[in-house]
Amino acid sequence: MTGPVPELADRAVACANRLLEADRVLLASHIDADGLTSAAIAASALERAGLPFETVFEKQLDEAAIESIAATEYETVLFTDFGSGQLDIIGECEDAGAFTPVIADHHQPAERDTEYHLNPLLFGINGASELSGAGASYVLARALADVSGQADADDPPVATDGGTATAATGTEAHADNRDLAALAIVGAVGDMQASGGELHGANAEIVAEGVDAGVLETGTDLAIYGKQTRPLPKLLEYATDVGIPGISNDEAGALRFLEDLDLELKRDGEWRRWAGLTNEEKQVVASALVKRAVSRGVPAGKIDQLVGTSYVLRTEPVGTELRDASEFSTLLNATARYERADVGLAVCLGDRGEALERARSLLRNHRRNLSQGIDLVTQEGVTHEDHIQWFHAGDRIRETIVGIVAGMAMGNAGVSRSKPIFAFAEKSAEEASGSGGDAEVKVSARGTHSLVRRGLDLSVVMGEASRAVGGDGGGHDVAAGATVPSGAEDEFVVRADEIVGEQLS
Ligand SMILES: [Mn+2]
Repeated sequence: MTGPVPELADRAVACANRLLEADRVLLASHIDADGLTSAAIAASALERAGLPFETVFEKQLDEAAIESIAATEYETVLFTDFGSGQLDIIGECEDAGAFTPVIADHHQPAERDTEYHLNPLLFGINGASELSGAGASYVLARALADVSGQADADDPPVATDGGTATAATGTEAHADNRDLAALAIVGAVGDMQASGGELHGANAEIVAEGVDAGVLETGTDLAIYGKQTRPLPKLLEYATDVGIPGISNDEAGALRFLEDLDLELKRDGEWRRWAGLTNEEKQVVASALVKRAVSRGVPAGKIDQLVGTSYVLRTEPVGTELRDASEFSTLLNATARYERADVGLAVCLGDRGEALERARSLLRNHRRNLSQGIDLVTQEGVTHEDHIQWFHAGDRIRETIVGIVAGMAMGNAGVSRSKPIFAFAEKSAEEASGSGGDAEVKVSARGTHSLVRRGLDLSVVMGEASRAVGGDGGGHDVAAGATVPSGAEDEFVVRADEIVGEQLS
């Protein structure tokens, strides 16, 4: 078999064969939506291949985390959604005979390689937009099914009319792990890999497998978050990526807009949701939205962003977060940010009872924290330097959400959208002690796509400015993070302001 991503097929088979040689495997994954789905895909694949395993999660795969992994009895360690960037340290463990690493990742590799290293970047595939950690894990899972002999379904299924069936049955999709494509897409969407409203490249190949296997459905739809679960007026009010005057951020306006449409807005006393509308009803709302945007002068390029490809998990109930890849990934992020990776993993693995309830309550709590954080920033304001703006939340906003809060506050009164925003927050006590006891501060930075087009690269800013003050950091052009020693904030701000100034000049 060549698998969903032919460029990666040989390496995936080598990794799968190596895993099958093991008596048991330690699975280590990153704590975020992509890492959780990566772990769920790998865990399902290992289980189906009959390999005993245990799962651990790390927020950061630093030296201490790798040492604790090396200290276990496991001789084979499967890293998913991280590992490439830490290959220098992992390689030392390998040399010392602590364990054999198998890596399914999509981040920039460190200056060292290893034999069982599955990463799109090694094969000319973009790891930021074409394949996520979950995608790499999926490629590995497909190879595992193949080489373990679990998939003995080379013969195409025969349809009842005697022709070749196009959609595989559930059992076959399970046998060759194609049913896991749905989780791979949740991971890709959670890692913001969609651009121009849809997934591309290897991700699109995985979508095609998922559709074929009957677990995914795609369609052109409104590109607004919350189509499954948000009451219609809230769906429109909270849709602020494309600001529509008189609707976005306008509770009464959104309601008035809907009431003017002559639609049945409530059913059994409850607001209807987008996912429950008929196609005709969706059409009515969508064209009215576009019309309103045009009449209020929203630029055409922005209006195009109102529509995109939706990724629907066909086997999940309509009207739940799990049905929509984007809502599913948000639910997972809510578990990850509150150190409940176990809950997110259980949901991915099919727990629809206690774990799902817990995840939902974590999400409600997360939303509450976000809105309190945004209120705090808006009330207290930010400090403006020449090229950047910043605030210090101390311990009043969790360091795991301070970056999102900063990004969401941009555009509010006093918070500019024409400068990147930097947010400081104290690391929680337990983490500070884990990193050796010296007090550290987390910095999160957020920009806008238009700033990135003008030259902003926050991953460079965070890396250089943090290292200049004895910290470390990195990330993406539009969003990045760093850790700096407590007390170095002012110096960090000066350096970051300088670098951003150079980038935008
Ligand atoms: Mn990832």
